Amino acid sequence: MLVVRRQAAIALGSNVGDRQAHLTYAMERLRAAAEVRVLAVSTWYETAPVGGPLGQGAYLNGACLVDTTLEAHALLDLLLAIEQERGRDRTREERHGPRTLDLDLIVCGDLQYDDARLTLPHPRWTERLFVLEPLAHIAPDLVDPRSGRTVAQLAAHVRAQEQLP
Ligand code: A4P
Ligand code: MG
Repeated sequence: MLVVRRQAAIALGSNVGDRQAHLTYAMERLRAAAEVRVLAVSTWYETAPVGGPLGQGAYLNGACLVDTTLEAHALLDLLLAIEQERGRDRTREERHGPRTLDLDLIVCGDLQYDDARLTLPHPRWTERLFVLEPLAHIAPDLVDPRSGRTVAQLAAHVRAQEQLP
C-alpha cells in the first residue's frame, strides 16, 4: 500500500488553568503518536483574546509543524482526543470562549475540505496573528493551498493591516 506523508501545521491555544502544562501535554501526546513526527515547535506567545466574551483571560498560543501519515480526518480525531484529555467539554462552552486546550488543524499538505467535520485549511487562520506569528517563525515558506501565499506573506499582510489607524 502506498503511504502518503504530508506536512501539517497545528495551532495550539489555552487560556484556562495551567496553560503551559496543557500545551506541553499536547506536544508530548503528538510526539508519542506513531504516525506523527514533530518537525518544529514554536515558542509560546502570550496573546490578548480575540473575540469571545468580555473578561476572558489571556491566551498562551503557539504552533507546530509535523510530518504525518495520518489522513486529515484521523489527525483531527487525534487533536480532539487530546483536547478531551485536558478536560475540554464543548457542550458547556461559548463560541470563542475560554478553553483549556484548543488544537486547530491549520493546513495538511495541499488538501482542501469543507465537510461536516473538517474545514481545511482552517477557515480563519489567515486573519489571525496568534496563529501566523508562531508559524512564521517555524515554517515561513509553508504555502496556504487556498490563496497560494506563504505564511511569511500572510503574516506581513496582517501585521501591516493591524498597524492601520
Ligand atoms: N473543525 C472543522 N475544521 C477544523 C479544523 N481545521 N481544525 C471542527 C480544528 N477543528 C475543526 O471546534 C469545533 C469543531 O470544528 C470541531 O469539533 C471540529 O470538528 P472548536 O475548537 O470547538 O471550535 P471553537 O474553537 O470553539 O470555535 P471556533 O470558531 O473554531 O473558534 P476559533 O476560531 O478556534 O477561536 N484569541 C487568542 N488570542 N488566541 C486564541 O487561541 N482562540 C479562539 C477560538 C478565540 N480567540 C482567541 C483564540
Ligand atoms: Mg478549535
